Amino acid sequence: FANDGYGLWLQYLPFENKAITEYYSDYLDNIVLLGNSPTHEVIHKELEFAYSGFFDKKIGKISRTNTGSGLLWIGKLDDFPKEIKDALSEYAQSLNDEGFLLHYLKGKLIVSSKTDIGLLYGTYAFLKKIQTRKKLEDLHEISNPKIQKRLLNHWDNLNRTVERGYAGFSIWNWHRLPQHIDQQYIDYARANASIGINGTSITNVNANALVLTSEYLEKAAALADAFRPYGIKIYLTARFNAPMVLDNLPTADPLNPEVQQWWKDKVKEIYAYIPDFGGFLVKADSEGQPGPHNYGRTQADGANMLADAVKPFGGIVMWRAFVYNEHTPTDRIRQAYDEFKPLDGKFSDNVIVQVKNGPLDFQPKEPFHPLFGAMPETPLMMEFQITKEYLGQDTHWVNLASMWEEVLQSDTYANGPGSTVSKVLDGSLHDYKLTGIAGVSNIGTDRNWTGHQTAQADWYAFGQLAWNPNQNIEIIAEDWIRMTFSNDPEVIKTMKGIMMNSYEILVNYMTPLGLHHIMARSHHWGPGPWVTGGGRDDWTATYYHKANSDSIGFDRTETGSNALAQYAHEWKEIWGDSETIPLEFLLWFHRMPWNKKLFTGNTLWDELAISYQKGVEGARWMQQEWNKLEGLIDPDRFKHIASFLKIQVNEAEWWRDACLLYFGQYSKMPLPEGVEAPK
Ligand code: GCW
Repeated sequence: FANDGYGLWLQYLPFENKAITEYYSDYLDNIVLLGNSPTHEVIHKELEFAYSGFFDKKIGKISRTNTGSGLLWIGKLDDFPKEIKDALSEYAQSLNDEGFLLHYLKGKLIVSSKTDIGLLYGTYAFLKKIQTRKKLEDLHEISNPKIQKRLLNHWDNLNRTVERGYAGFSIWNWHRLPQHIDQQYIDYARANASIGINGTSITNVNANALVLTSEYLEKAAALADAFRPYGIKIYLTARFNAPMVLDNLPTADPLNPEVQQWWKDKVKEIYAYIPDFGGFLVKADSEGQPGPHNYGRTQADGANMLADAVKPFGGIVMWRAFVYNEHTPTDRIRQAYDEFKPLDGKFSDNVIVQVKNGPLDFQPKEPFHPLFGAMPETPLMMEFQITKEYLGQDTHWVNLASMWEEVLQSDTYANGPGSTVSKVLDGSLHDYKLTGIAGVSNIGTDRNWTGHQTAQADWYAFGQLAWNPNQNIEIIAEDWIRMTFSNDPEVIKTMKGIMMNSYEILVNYMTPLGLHHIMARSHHWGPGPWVTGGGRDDWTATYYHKANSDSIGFDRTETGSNALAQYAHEWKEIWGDSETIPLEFLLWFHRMPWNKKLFTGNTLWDELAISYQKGVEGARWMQQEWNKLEGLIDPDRFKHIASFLKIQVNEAEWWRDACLLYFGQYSKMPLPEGVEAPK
């Protein structure tokens, strides 16, 4: 069979030589696995699976009692014989409920934890050491997730289409559920558990109330049962007017007692099906979704009503801050902050407000969302988009971790310098009791899950950063390459080089200098700086770039929409000054004449044209680099990626040509030297 990539980073590729085979076989041929639970069975199976990948043969017996003379011991602290337990006791207090310990103890390699699920995470971490060819004798690692709720958000519809999904249809086959549990569900759970994901919201935030009917709850419950041993909880999206849609209530007003009772009853029913149901994810009052605004109520009124209903069962509500509408006359990027900031402290303690990384909408480049750091009394969680809606969809190779790291390490200055977004998320900055992070999933029914083979890296990296938002993204990339493709240094160096440069390259050929939302209408694929009209200004490109014969850019300083005022004064200084602002945000915050001389020595127009050209050259460079790997990677995936890179290079040229032709009509300036004339 061709290597279609279905095995993700869990392929357990065969060892490349005898020495390595022998080194690891010492441990893998002498395993003791202590304890019993469904999660232990998952661990057992994973060890068998890994073994047959590494060695191309079946594993011998894995001892399940502590009499074995094992070299690799896997078990919860409480399940170990006394001498091992005592030797590890000094580490026990550093472990939280999901954490794990890898420790080399007098000739034995120990994988341990307090809980079953911690043990599964530890097992994956241990296997990763082997996959990435680490020495085992000096192992000592204690690892706890820094964020509590680590979720994928599927924008999957009940008819199996996926909003902004570019890798086929939804993997949830509602028709066959609850009876049929597809192997892909199990592989999905394995993959997620291996990167520490502990929750999944399986339905679109543009929600269909039907998922809350008993017919669908039974199906969702079957998925929850399948995912439970992997530590993954199910969440559902709640359509705000579900009481009206499903039971003909005359209103969905969150302050109406009948409505409140409806939700309480509904939640009781859900928990009867899914006893560990995680809670609701809600998009309200945005892009046509119903919400508390329909009744003159606040976002907090809406969220708290649902929160009251799930509270007795330990559930939470993830309430999205992506709230804006065309009737509010202010700059769209101001609206979420303007709406939510005054509500700080007004949400129940089991509500967490889910905020996109930037204030607009998953653009290739946005400053961090100003709500981060601005809501000390209300837990906020991050929403990243793993699927690539505005980033060339699934055919462009861009390492999203590079974008996420920039956002996570951005300083909000909320409590002085060093108040990074990652500290908001892990709760340390404002002492949040509830913490979370979500990634809008990029997976579908494609054989390789994500469409582009390399988009698997984004899923992987999301899990890693959810576990620890301060992780080094270069190491994440390297581990992923080693596990997914090869441990060959040439492959690692070349792929890592492409990955670490890919984000800047894409921004250059799509939206350089702070341009944003200049994609084609509605599907958001390809350039569309000319998009105008169509009922809503805030869905048009011209609203965002405002190009005319003098100037281009959106003034968001005091002389304009003053969205800049939503950030700390440190940022007001840096971003407020058109002379010192980093070029990547120039036209996001400023409006400038075409012939304005920038600090680079170029005019604005020349700088724009040069950036587009650089982006195109970058895409071509990626292609050349990739071509060097022919023969070092299995031919199937080599060809797959090579053909996608052809698309990417074509589309990079398309972006450059379309944008320069369009904006050139206004600037009326010639292309600078070195920039190819549009085809
Ligand atoms: O990015 C926009 C998308 C919509 C999406 C919305 C949201 C789910 O274009 O498709 O709807 O964001 O995040 O709610």
